[in-house]
This record gives sequence, structure tokens and C-alpha cells, in this order.
Amino acid sequence: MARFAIWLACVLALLASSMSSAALVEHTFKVIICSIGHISRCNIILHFNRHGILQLLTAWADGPAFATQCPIRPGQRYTYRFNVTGQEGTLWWHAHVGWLRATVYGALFIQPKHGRSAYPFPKPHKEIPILLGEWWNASVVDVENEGLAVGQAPNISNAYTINGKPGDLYPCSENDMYKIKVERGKTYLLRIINAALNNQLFFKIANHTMTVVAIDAAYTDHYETDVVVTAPGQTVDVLIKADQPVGSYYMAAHPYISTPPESVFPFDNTTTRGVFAYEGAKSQNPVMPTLPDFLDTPTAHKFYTNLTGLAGGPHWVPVPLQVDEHMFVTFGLNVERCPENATCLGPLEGRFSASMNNESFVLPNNTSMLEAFYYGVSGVYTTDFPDNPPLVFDYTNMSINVDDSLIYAPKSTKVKKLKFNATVEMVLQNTAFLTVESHPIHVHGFNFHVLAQGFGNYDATNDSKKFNLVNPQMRNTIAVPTGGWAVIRFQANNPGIWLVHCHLDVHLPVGMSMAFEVENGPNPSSTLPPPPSDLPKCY
Ligand SMILES: *[C@@H]1O[C@H](CO)[C@@H](O)[C@H](O)[C@H]1NC(C)=O
Ligand SMILES: *[C@@H]1O[C@H](CO)[C@@H](O)[C@H](O)[C@H]1NC(C)=O
Ligand SMILES: *[C@@H]1O[C@H](CO)[C@@H](O)[C@H](O)[C@H]1NC(C)=O
Ligand SMILES: *[C@@H]1O[C@H](CO)[C@@H](O)[C@H](O)[C@H]1NC(C)=O
Ligand SMILES: *[C@@H]1O[C@H](CO)[C@@H](O)[C@H](O)[C@H]1NC(C)=O
Ligand SMILES: *[C@@H]1O[C@H](CO)[C@@H](O)[C@H](O)[C@H]1NC(C)=O
Ligand SMILES: *[C@@H]1O[C@H](CO)[C@@H](O)[C@H](O)[C@H]1NC(C)=O
Ligand SMILES: *[C@@H]1O[C@H](CO)[C@@H](O)[C@H](O)[C@H]1NC(C)=O
Ligand SMILES: *[C@@H]1O[C@H](CO)[C@@H](O)[C@H](O)[C@H]1NC(C)=O
Ligand SMILES: *[C@@H]1O[C@H](CO)[C@@H](O)[C@H](O)[C@H]1NC(C)=O
Ligand SMILES: *[C@@H]1O[C@H](CO)[C@@H](O)[C@H](O)[C@H]1NC(C)=O
Ligand SMILES: *[C@@H]1O[C@H](CO)[C@@H](O)[C@H](O)[C@H]1NC(C)=O
Ligand SMILES: [Cu+2]
Repeated sequence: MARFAIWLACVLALLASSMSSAALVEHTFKVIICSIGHISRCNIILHFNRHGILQLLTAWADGPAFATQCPIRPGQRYTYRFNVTGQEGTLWWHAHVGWLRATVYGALFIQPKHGRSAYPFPKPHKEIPILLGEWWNASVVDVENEGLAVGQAPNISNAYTINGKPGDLYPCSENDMYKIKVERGKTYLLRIINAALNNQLFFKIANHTMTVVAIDAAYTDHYETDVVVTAPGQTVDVLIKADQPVGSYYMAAHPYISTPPESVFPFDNTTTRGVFAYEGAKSQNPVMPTLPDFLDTPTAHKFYTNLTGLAGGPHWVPVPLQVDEHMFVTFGLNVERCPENATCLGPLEGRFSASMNNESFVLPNNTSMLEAFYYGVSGVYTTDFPDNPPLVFDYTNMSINVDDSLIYAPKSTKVKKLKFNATVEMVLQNTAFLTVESHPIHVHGFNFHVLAQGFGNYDATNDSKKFNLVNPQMRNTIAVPTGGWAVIRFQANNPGIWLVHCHLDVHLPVGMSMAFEVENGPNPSSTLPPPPSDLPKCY
């Protein structure tokens, strides 16, 4: 069936960045993953949905551990079978167990069915992946477990990378930098992917502007900018014209930190860079771009909110106007009380936690939620995820930072049940427990329209007047403004279990997640097929 091949290494290394990229057109896609790790912590889960393959009727190929499948154990293999329909642009794949995606990820390019001339922009001379990564000089499994064991923030990373290379600002890689060779006068398509675990990133190329043409595999109106901001999980496609004097120019990335100055946690403040070099350039010192300050929220906000969708373009989906399910979902950090006799080094003598609508999400550990859904097994999750927060309070007022009566969220595995094809509108509202922060909220299985975004508490009366129902951006991951809100809307036309979670790996395991259970529709073409025979067993 597969018309093209993709290679995916059986994954061993926990440290080296592993990368692959593949060009695909809309067609059946088959990926075989085998795990040859020899220690049990090497459970590998590929989560293909990542930058949002829609997985229509193939929820079994989505990937997140204990949500749609059990992990692929050492020695096992599993073939992910799915079609790519209704999407063009850049997505990616990554492991979805613990922090393993730090090293197990790669790019997916989806090209128009009728070839590259069908792009809604002039055909670029070349297409170049830019995978921005994050690197620890340690086993990321150890780093994660060390943090979780005592409920404190895990160690920060040691480097960022561009296509696996940190660049010459780090002592380990002075002479080993990612380099793009360009011809003066030609235009290139950069497919930028934020594959970092815990950081939003600013990305710039000295002396050049970029034109955004797509985000998260959905075309946008052309938007010219000298800086790109991406949150983990997101992708941005930009055209860049080599129109400057023949020479060498650095491209560079460093984090965007969204917390207020007084509550900045320790973060990796290093800068990765590579070179954008013109043919014929004499060897010389490349020009360095001036990146925005780490705390430059206005620049990030401008980029994130100025983008609009290419209404009427390829695969454009009009905004559904009739809403069946209105949800208001608060999300942010919390504290978990220290269990008896345990060691806790987190805030308030407890442990870091996180929640959505005051439910701190816990995945099952002995079966997948999707199998429970398919076979009707009860006791794995409940369907009472609330449509609204249990309490109304001043969500983004910093005076609630450590409010003892509000900050402890119970642990649960609750989903919101949706009728097939229901239209859902979610107000995503950040809270100020511990601090306010921009969290990249990722919805599996669906692209959503972003109707409006803002700072402070969402005001239903006034803010709903700002909805863009004409050409809003379509995404699968939204970096909700720090101490603010975003309103998203999507149609639940795909049966299965779909996680909604923060894409920062420091927040996902402590509970910043929920899930949708989308019921089957009326006929076979709207019914989840049985699990593939090679779906990994849980034991
Ligand atoms: C992909 O699409 C083809 C043609 O519609 C269909 O026969 C096949 O079952 C689909 N594959 C999957 C995995 O859904
Ligand atoms: C990584 O850490 C080891 C010590 O654990 C140190 O010897 C080495 O220099 C470090 N490498 C880098 C690139 O930081
Ligand atoms: C985390 O950092 C501390 C302090 O630098 C170090 O002692 C510890 O070994 C690190 N943990 C891991 C898992 O690398
Ligand atoms: C890059 O831009 C800077 C600032 O505008 C300018 O001073 C410099 O000459 C430019 N360098 C090149 C090689 O064009
Ligand atoms: C990065 O953080 C370290 C440790 O806090 C500090 O010494 C250094 O000046 C910072 N560097 C930058 C570029 O902010
Ligand atoms: C772009 O962002 C700026 C700064 O946030 C804002 O003033 C402006 O209204 C935005 N324009 C659009 C078209 O969203
Ligand atoms: C906590 O430690 C005390 C003293 O060792 C012991 O009696 C008690 O059973 C422990 N509680 C739990 C829940 O382990
Ligand atoms: C599995 O989950 C159950 C229910 O949350 C919990 O009680 C148990 O400790 C977990 N087991 C492991 C090995 O994590
Ligand atoms: C899985 O764990 C849940 C919660 O601890 C328990 O109710 C259920 O019986 C377990 N299922 C299996 C198959 O062990
Ligand atoms: C935040 O809450 C405090 C305490 O309730 C209140 O005094 C203050 O006015 C609030 N701030 C804003 C901006 O509403
Ligand atoms: C969350 O739930 C806990 C336990 O029911 C409660 O004490 C707390 O006030 C709730 N917090 C919020 C913000 O709803
Ligand atoms: C889902 O609902 C839309 C209208 O909102 C309708 O156009 C579409 O046909 C429905 N899809 C299915 C598969 O029923
Ligand atoms: Cu988060």
C-alpha cells in the first residue's frame, strides 16, 4: 500500500538526537516501529499524531502511552497504519513515553497531492527542515525520575540544538554546526519544528525576514516577520529569500520565558546557532541576529496572535458556527500534598502538580484508555470531566499564587464524553497558582480554530465579540497567552480517545491533561475499527 518509504531506526540511544525526515503526499502511511532497548525503561511509544496527523478512524495509530495503546516493550514491534488526509505542511513524530521524545523524533513533510507546484505560494527552490531540540548531558529518563521522585522541578537542559547540533556557542561543538548553503536570489522553504521538551523558542536569521505560510500543517495568510516564536509541538513553515549581500549569517534560537520576572524558574538560557551561508561567501565571521529578550512577551504575543488562516485555501475548514458543547477549562500549576513518610522538595513542602478544571490527570498504568473505550471496560476512567471549573475565582490574580484553600487539585482520570461530530468550543483559561505561564496546549486528533486570545480573565460578554469566525488560524497546539486565555473550536468527527495536554514535558506527567471520549457515529465510516492485531499487549 505504501507508495513511499520512510526509514525509522529501531531506537537504542537515549542521548544522541535521532532525526529523520520524510516527504509524503496524501496517501496510506505505514510505519513499523520496533523497540530493541534492553532495559525496561526503554519502552518506546511513537506518537504519530504529534503535529497533528488527524488519524481519521485510526485512533489506534495515535500513539500516547496508556491513552491509545500500551508501550511497545523491548523486542516488540508495532506497525502504525494511517492515511494522511486533509493536511499539508509540516508535522512531526516523536516518542510519547516519559521524556523519551527528547531523543526520538523526526520530521514529516506533507506535500500537495498534485505536486509542489500546487503550493499556495511560489514553489521554493529547496525545502529545509529546521528541528529545534533540547539536550541534556544526562539520561533524560533519570532527569525526569529524579524530579518526580521528590516533586521538584527536574534539572534544566544543557543545550538547544538545530537539526541535532548545538552550535559554536557551546564548548562541545565549536566546529560542528548545522549549515545551510543558499544561492543568492533563490527562495527557500524552512520547515521549523519545535521539538524541545520544555521551552518555547525564539528563532531568527540575521539580516533576513521570513514569510510565514503555514503552521501546524495548515496554510496561513502570508505574514512577514523577522522573528519566529514556536512552542513545543508547533511547526512553522516560512519562506526566506536569499536577498542579502553574499555572506554568512547566523540563524539562532533561544527560549521565550513567559513567567513574570519575579517568578522565573531556573531555565536553560543558552543559545543554539547554525549558519545560513551564501554560495561564494568568503570565510568570515557570520552576522549574528539580535534575539528578543527571554522575557519578551509582547514579541511572542504579536507573532502568535497576528497569524491568520488561509480561508478558502487548500484544506481550509470553515469555522463551525453552531456550538454543541461549551467548555470553560482552567489550567495551570498546582501543589500536591506530600504523601505520608515521603520526601517532598516541591513548593509548600509538597510536590509540583498541575491540573485542568482542578482535576490533576493520571494515566492508567495497566491498560490503554482506548482499549477500555472499545471493549467497554469500566473502572479505567470516568466520564465526568467538568465543563466548568468547580469554583469561580480571580483566575489570573497573582495574589492566589499559594492560596491554601484553592491550590490542591485532586488526582483523577476523567474524560469529557462527546457525541460524534459535536462542535466543541473551549475557553482555555490560565491560572496564577505558583505563577502564570504560557502553556502549549495540544489537542490530539483534531485541528482547531483559534477564535481569540487575550490576557487576564476571559470575559464572555466582551471577549466573544472579538471572535474571528472568518479566517482564524488553525492549529493543533496553542500557546495560551501567559496569565490569559484562548478560545478554540473544533468538530469531534473522529471516534476514539483523544488527549488534550500541555506539551511541556515538565507539566504533562504531573497532570496538566484531560481527554475526550468521542463516541462512534451512525455508520461504519464513523465507527472506530477494531484494534490492529499487533497492538502492543499491556503485559
Ligand atoms: C486508507 O485509505 C484507503 C482508501 O480509502 C483504505 O482502503 C484504507 O483502509 C485506509 N487505511 C487506513 C489505515 O485507514
Ligand atoms: C557531560 O558531563 C560529564 C560529566 O558527567 C562531563 O565530563 C562532560 O564534559 C559533559 N559534557 C558536556 C558536553 O557538557
Ligand atoms: C541534576 O543536577 C544535579 C546538580 O547539578 C546533579 O547532581 C545531578 O546528578 C543531576 N541529575 C541528573 C539525573 O543528571
Ligand atoms: C546586517 O544588518 C546590519 C544591521 O542592519 C548591518 O549593519 C550590516 O551591514 C548587515 N550585514 C550584511 C552583511 O548585510
Ligand atoms: C545564564 O544563567 C547563568 C546562571 O544563572 C548566568 O550566570 C548567566 O549570566 C546567564 N546567561 C545569560 C546569557 O543570560
Ligand atoms: C498584531 O500584533 C500587534 C501587537 O500585539 C497588534 O497591535 C495588532 O493588532 C496585531 N494585528 C493583527 C492583524 O492581529
Ligand atoms: C510512616 O512511618 C511510620 C514510622 O516509621 C510508620 O509507622 C507508618 O506506617 C508509615 N506510614 C506509611 C503510610 O507508610
Ligand atoms: C497503577 O495505578 C494505580 C491506580 O492509580 C496505583 O494505585 C498504582 O500504584 C499504580 N502502579 C504503579 C506500578 O505505578
Ligand atoms: C487496572 O488498574 C485499575 C485501577 O487500579 C483496576 O481497577 C483494574 O482492575 C486494573 N485492571 C487490570 C486488568 O489489572
Ligand atoms: C487581586 O486580588 C487582590 C486580593 O483579593 C485584590 O486586592 C486586587 O485588587 C486584585 N487585583 C486585580 C488586578 O484585580
Ligand atoms: C480543587 O479541589 C480541591 C479538593 O476538592 C479543593 O480543596 C480546592 O479548593 C479546589 N480548587 C479549585 C481551584 O477549584
Ligand atoms: C458533521 O457535521 C457537519 C455540520 O456541522 C456536517 O456537514 C457533516 O456532514 C457531519 N459529518 C458527518 C460525518 O456526519
Ligand atoms: Cu505547561
